Amino acid sequence: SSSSQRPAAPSTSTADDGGRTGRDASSMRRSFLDHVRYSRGKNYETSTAHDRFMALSLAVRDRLADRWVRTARTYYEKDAKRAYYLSAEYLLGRALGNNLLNLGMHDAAAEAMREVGVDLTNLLEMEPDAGLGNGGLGRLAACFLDSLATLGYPGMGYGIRYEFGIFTQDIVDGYQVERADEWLKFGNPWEIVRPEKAVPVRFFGRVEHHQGPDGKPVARWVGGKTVVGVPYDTPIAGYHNDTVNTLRLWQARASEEFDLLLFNAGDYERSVVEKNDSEVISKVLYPNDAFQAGKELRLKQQYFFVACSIADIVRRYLKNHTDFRDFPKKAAIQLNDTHPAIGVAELMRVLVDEKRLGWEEAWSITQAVFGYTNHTLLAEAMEKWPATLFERLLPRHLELIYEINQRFLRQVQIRYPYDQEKLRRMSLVEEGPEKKIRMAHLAVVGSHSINGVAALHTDLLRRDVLPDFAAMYPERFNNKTNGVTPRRWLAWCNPRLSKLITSRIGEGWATNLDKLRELEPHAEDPAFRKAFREVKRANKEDLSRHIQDLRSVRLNPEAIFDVQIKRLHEYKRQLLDAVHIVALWMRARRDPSTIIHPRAFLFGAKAAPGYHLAKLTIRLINGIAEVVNSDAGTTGLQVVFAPNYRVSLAERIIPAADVSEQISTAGMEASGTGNMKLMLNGALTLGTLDGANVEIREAVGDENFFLFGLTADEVIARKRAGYRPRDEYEKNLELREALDLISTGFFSPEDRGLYKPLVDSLLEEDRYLVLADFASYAAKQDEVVRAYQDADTWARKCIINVARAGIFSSDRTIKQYAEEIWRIQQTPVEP
Ligand code: T68
Repeated sequence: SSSSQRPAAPSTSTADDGGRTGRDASSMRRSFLDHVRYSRGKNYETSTAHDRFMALSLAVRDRLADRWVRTARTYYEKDAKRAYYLSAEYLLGRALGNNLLNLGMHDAAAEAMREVGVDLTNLLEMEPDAGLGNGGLGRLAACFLDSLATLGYPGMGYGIRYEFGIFTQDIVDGYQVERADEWLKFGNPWEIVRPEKAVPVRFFGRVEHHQGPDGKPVARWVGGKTVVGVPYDTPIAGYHNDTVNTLRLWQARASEEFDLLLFNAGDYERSVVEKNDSEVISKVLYPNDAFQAGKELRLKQQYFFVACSIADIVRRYLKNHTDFRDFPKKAAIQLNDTHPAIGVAELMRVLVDEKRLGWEEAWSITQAVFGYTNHTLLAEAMEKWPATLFERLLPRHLELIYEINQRFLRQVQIRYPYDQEKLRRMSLVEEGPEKKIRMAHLAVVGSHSINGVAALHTDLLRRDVLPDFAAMYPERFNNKTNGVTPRRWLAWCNPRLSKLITSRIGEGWATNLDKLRELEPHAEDPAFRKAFREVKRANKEDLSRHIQDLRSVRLNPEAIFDVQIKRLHEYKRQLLDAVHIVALWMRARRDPSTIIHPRAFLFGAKAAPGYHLAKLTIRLINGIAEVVNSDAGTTGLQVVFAPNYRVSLAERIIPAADVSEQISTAGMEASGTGNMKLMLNGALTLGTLDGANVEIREAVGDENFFLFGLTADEVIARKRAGYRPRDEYEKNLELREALDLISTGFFSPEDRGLYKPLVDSLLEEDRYLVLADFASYAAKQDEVVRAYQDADTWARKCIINVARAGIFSSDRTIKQYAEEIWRIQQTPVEP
């Protein structure tokens, strides 16, 4: 590569830009107008809103550029150990507002725009969300990037530059309809393509085994097809510091072989078709969030981005090192779930086949470098790939996995002689009618650290999912409770609350969230409680106006805003929420004296396009909304399904929420992170003892949390004892009437049997114990409304929630990863 021969560094360490990148309003205005003219090629008068969005973004990117260069140089010169986050998903959302916030230039930009007659808020709305993820896992990756940069850690993200991210959701006649997410259609002002750093990746082909000059066996992976990964870099700015880290996303391009084929015109048509085959690899994000579809293209995506990233990491290491024994001193690689777990075999291939290291040495380097984060306990989400598919696509990797497995099982045998069952359970290869490679087992044996994402989740991982591994390698297992960035999820999305907080405790909380504790005494100040209520009320009015634009429903800002916003899945139990709303509505219709306060139920959720019960649940919620909203005047109840839930919509909903629905079946939600964002914005949790809810409740105290439902152990016991959902239906009149009303087609008059599959799933199996928890949930909902009547006590509870949200900052999480897994040092960039 050309980058090893560098030109002499310029004499100054910072760009001499003649004041081009000043952060005051007047240089912003000049820079903006220059970009309208010179980057967009327009007169200001003829520029469109989109031109202006692009111009302002480019002006902001200019202000990141110099820090970006200095950050890279700082890490290089200090030869800092870096953390590499490998993730198939990054749910970044919009960048412009966040970059303005982190650069401390929001007010200057607003002023500059005002001077040219542009409203900054409207301009920010032009930006499409970068939706390169499904849900929590992808958003966690985005929060981690923000924290790494803010804390000044040498960290870098690697992933895929999907041309189409998570689909756009329309609601048509109550149904979810998916549309392609054309987020790049009008150009992406943030990314910079680096074709000089492209990486070739092989697929298919065969393995040749030779004897090397030293007499040792040598494997060569030959033939097959080559695809090229082209990196696109996005700057990740720290908050109020000089660090700008990099997110490097790979796009698949056909290799030049194809262009040659085209030229020679041997088989023009075929070579064009095959060119396409290469380029589809980075076309689209798979929209399943808790289910492994097992598609060949998905495995190609995984290997594609992992091979590019590892080649890039190794290339960077070899710029200033020669001996691979020091590699783990300079690189830590974190696997975000098993999606990049093929990296274990790939690094072994690079070290053994290409760099000619001995097996043992390569293996100890590999284990020292990798860490693995598990995000799910659900069996249907566990990645297993047919060995036949592996053999065709990645023949050398399959050999390496078999070798890893053989050596590993020998260790198991030594530790536990004569235990065939244990060997079968722990093997990387699942035997059966179809041999399968268990990616979680590969990630576990190839890593020095295996972590869950909340205390309960890690306990269950040790106890129920990987017990044999936890017994054999107890020191590798650890917990890293998730967190969220307080910059986007408070400072940015809730300026009113942010201002109020700062007025009482001063600045500093955005980078030291534990400081929110200082709010606690203010919970006793009536003036502060009043101000808090006014903030919440104003946020609710804003949201109400936005929802009216979207759905033509005017939410009553007096109402209790009860929100459930997350991917749609049976285990998250949107159905529990929906059935309860039906019960409440029937109760209100029958006896209006039971209505003690208006309530607005807000849902936001995308369903995987092939997940029929999930899609039907969306239809049901919309059916219920239509009926309930039609007589909201008498019942005080309103229901809204907000279409196309995504990061930018979350930023509007969360500040306006009163009640945070975290109602998954205990033991099923690994952590949850929306629960943390809602708490941080002063919503009270109505939740089960699941995921991080457990830790939220410990932090705020039982009196500031609405707990209901079976515990994880009780869930297991109920199922063991032979759970019969029909018994619950029989013994609870409100539940029975609500389910019957749904069954009879009341919410689908045009197709009375529409919801039969949903009701049947509850009455016949109810895997997620919706009916078992219904009574407990309904009782707790009643308690919520009663509690809301005492506005002062309610506000006090909200303030305590905000004050104790400090531990749920992703800064805390990232410090733990950095100190306990990656062993990297904060390496701030000099101003
Ligand atoms: C989520 N997982 C967990 N998976 O469900 C959530 N899966 O409890 C946790 O808070 C969050 O991870 C962060 O740890 C996911 O979001 C996926 O999106 C996913 C995507 C593809 C395949 C499987």
